[in-house]
Amino acid sequence: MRLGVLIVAVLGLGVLPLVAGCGSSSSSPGSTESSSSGGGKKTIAGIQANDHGTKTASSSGKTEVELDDFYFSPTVLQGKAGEQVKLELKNEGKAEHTFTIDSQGINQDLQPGDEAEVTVTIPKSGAVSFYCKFHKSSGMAGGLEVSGGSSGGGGTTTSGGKGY
Ligand SMILES: [Cu+2]
Repeated sequence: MRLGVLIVAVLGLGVLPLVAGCGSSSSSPGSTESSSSGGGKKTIAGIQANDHGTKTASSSGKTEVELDDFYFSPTVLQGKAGEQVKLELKNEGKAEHTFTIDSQGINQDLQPGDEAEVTVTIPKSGAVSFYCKFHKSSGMAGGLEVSGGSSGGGGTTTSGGKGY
């Protein structure tokens, strides 16, 4: 009996470093099937984002959005269609980050420890993505979407003057 426990323990230790080793959130899309909580990914309006939750943006007052290395938390902000909401951005990471929405002309730069306020517009339908221009390829992105909008899916049509 005891021997069995010991073997399991040793095996467990052997596996641990492997698990810890793939904790870095860098590239390699797809293949890693991390079913652990919090490390999920999400595709918002065509951009892949490290998922750190969804929150409803308050229509009065400000909604806090944390910028960190390398994600936005919350990652998805929901609100009423066409509504303007104020976001209080905080860079709590060690790297410089930006909050960028091409279609709304927003490109807010934040040094580590910086705070800034921006006003964003919830789309009329579907989702609009925001991202950090330095770490977009690492999944530092998120989105604004219409709350309770079960009509989703078709939101990624060309709504602005995007030059694709
Ligand atoms: Cu960044």
